[in-house]
Amino acid sequence: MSKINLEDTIAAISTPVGEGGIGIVRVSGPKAFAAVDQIFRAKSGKKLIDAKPLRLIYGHVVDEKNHPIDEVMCVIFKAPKSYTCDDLVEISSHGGIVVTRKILDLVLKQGVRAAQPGEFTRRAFLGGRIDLAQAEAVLDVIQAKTDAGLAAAENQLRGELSRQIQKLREDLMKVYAHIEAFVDFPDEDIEVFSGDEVLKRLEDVKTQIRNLILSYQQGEVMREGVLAVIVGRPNVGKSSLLNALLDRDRALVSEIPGTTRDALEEMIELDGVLFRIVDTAGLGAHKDELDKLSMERTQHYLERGQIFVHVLDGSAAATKEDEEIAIRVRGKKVISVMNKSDLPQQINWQDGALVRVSAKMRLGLSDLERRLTQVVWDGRVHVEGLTITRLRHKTALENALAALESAKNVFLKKESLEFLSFDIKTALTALSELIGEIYSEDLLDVIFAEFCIGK
Ligand SMILES: Nc1nc2c(ncn2[C@@H]2O[C@H](COP(=O)(O)OP(=O)(O)OP(=O)(O)O)[C@@H](O)[C@H]2O)c(=O)[nH]1
Ligand SMILES: [Mg+2]
Repeated sequence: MSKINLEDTIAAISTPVGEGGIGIVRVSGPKAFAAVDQIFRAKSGKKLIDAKPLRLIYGHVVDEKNHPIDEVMCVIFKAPKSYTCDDLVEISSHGGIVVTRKILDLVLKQGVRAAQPGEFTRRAFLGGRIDLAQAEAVLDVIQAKTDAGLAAAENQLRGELSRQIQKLREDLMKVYAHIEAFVDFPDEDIEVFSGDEVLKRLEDVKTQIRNLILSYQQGEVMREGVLAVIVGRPNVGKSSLLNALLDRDRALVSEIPGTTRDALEEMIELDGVLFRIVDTAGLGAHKDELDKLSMERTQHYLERGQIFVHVLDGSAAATKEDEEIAIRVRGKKVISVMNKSDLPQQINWQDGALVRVSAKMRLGLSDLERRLTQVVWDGRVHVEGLTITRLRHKTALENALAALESAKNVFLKKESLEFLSFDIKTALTALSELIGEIYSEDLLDVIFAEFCIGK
């Protein structure tokens, strides 16, 4: 292990920084009980080392001079029956920034080290309580932004994905063992299953892998949301539209063109889909340095947007700027919105499907919302059941699929059986990497760096 020593006892504040009802300091490792015993006085006079696990123990945390710092509840978990698989103490105090920090500092003076981000979960993985896909799901649960995203994460945390991958591995192992037997005893008549059967089994595994890969698009939408960018020339009502969709006055609106300077990103959930919706500065000729900076921000979102909402002003004739913006987003997923439908209509716009709204009067918004979700799912497969949500998993599955594709070709061309078993081995390795049966410390560093400290 690179920088992290598993023998260390570690501690961190596990609750968010800020004021709250409760704050929790977690301590995990071989010295956890002894360290907390130095700073905790149970009302009963008992030491944590002698305490019963999973029972709340009332008392006070005290400083070096034995002055009480806060009234707390401690609970101990004995290895291996804890989140980390090590001895673990949770100290629940009042949820203040200073009080939790103070308790942590006192713990850290007892030869305990500050935990790194995700280190508690990393220990749970290294201790064998959860596999890597489950460890990643812990973060997905914490970061879930929609019901669907949470359901997918909980599913993965329970081990559904891991079980499916294990099953695929077992199926492949059977083919592998069979082929290996042929390689080892080429003269013997091993007819466990015929050539057709090998091919059929390979195809079967491939189909299942392919389905999982297909589910990624949906999973990604669940996890990350969809970046929907509102574009249009100045003053057409982009900020008004953002406010209307959010149903609150988030963005500044005025009759002066060029009101919005910085891009504003907000989240909304529509029909189970999370949208990260961005209001941008109106696109047009820039007059000063600040305009130029605003255009650069808009440009940034023009490059990254997954869906564009092109807002036009229905009460005015179309301009060259409208045309230019339409050209810039052509070929992408675009919804053209004719705003200001409450005013007499002037514009004649032919470019793509149109939704008529009045952001100011809150008219036509449900049509726009429906279009937004339709565009997200358009051309995507709706997958029932298991969905994969991480690029790392998709890449591992794609590697497995490519190796099995190669295996099939080797088989059909009747090339060496050794090549065949090599390909199957490669696919098996890719699947093992997905669930972390094979891993590198570097990979763990990358995965757990995303976690917060204290998880
Ligand atoms: N009548 C009417 N006026 C609207 C409507 N939507 C926006 N407006 C008005 O149009 C003007 C511009 O609105 P904004 O939402 O600031 O327009 P914008 O596209 O964000 O403008 P910039 O940030 O300057 O690019 C304001 O005076 C709004 O009140 C609408 O549906 N009907
Ligand atoms: Mg604006």
